[in-house]
Formats: sequence, structure tokens, C-alpha cells
Amino acid sequence: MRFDVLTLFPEMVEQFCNYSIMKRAKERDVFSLNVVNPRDFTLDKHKKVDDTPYGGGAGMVLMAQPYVDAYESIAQADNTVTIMLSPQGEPLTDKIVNELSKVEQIILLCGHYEGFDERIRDIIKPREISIGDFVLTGGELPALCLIDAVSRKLEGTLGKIESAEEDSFSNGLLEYPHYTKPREYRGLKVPDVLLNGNHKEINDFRYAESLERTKKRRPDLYEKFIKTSS
Ligand code: 4G1
Repeated sequence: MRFDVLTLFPEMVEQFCNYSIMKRAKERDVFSLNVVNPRDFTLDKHKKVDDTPYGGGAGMVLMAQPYVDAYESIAQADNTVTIMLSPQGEPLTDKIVNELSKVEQIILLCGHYEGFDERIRDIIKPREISIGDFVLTGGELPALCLIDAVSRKLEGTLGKIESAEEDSFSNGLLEYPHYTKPREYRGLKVPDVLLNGNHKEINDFRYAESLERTKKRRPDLYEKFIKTSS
């Protein structure tokens, strides 16, 4: 897997991927990361990447030329998906993450300011994906969410123990409560069932807790789970 990220802030993306599990996966060549700055493709001496919007209004718009040229400088594999991170995109889900984990290359376009000149979309025709309905200052964090989510699905990223745990969200339910040492903290005790070594009882307890938690906190997920499991 190869990720190519078009961003005006390449250090943000590079830095984030140099920690913990992502760093380890990159070192093991599970994926590679190539960051491209559209500013390096500007043609004027001020390296201008944005300008005021036609028709007026607040803010700045990202110019088409630096983004399109930066995009065209990237070597494409046979099986490449280009994604624009955008509040107008389809919501990112575990299903989409699974689909994306099967391609050879993902090219990600991060916006800033008010967003992209529409002709970037007209020319590149990216798939548009959103990580949620809130306002951000840039598309870097959404791109990093996607890279993080996709890379942990790749063979060799997670250890045996971590991947055994993989079901937690793919089964459509929220996680059951977790406990570690000590057995008692500030008068709060770990539930006895987790200490008795009966794995059938432990699994039943955890499943019941998952169900209850999902019903209470995410009735939308709960309804979906009940419908698809019956
Ligand atoms: C109008 C949120 C504008 C934001 C309405 C989730 C948000 C990319 C995402 C914005 C962005 C709403 C995302 C807004 C994002 C250009 C650069 C767009 C930053 C930008 C709900 C600013 N998932 N936002 N506009 O946040 O890129 O992917």
C-alpha cells in the first residue's frame, strides 16, 4: 500500500505517521507515505496557492493549477483511488475503510481556507469523503484519520493480540468495559465475573454489556445490529 498526500502542511502528515503503530508499520514496509506540497508547483515568485473567490465573499480559495500539477506529478499504480477530504463527501465508515485497504495506492487531497476551486474536482474527479459534520481549519486531520484507519487493516500492521481484538467495531457494537490492575481502585472493584476464569460466563457478560451500551448510547447502531443479526 502506498499513500500519497497533497497538503500545504507536509510536516503535519509526516510527523503524525512517525509514532507508535503507524511508525512500526512504515518501518516494516506495510505501507509507504509520500507527501507532496502543491506550493512547490506554483509558477509565480510569491508561491501563491490561494486567491479571493470570484463573486465575492469571505476567505480564500485554493487555486487549481498548483493542485492539479502536484496531482499529475504523482506516479499512479494500476489500482489507485484518489480521495478528496471534504465536508461535502460521503461519511467515512468501517465498510469504506475495508474497501480502501484492498487497493494499491491512495492519493489524498487536503484542503484549507474555504476549500478547493471547483475545477480541481472537474479535472481530478476524486471520490469525496468526510469524517463528520463539524468545521475544521484543514483536511490534514481527516486524511490522517483515513490513513490511520486503513493502515491498521493491512496485514502486518497489528500484532497477533491486537488483531484478535479486531471484531470490536466490525461486529457493529460498541466495546464492553475494560479493566486492568489493580482489582480495586478508590473503592471501585473489577466485576467478579472477570476474575473467575469461566470464559463462557466472561463472554456472555461482555456481550450483554456491549449490547446494553450500544442500545443506550447509539440507538442507531443498535437498531441496525438487531435487524441484521436476526
Ligand atoms: C462547511 C470536516 C464547511 C471538515 C460545513 C470534516 C464544514 C474533510 C473535512 C466546513 C473538513 C462544514 C471533514 C469546513 C474540511 C476546506 C478546508 C474545507 C477545511 C474545510 C460541516 C473547512 N472531513 N473542512 N470547511 O470545515 O476539510 O474531511
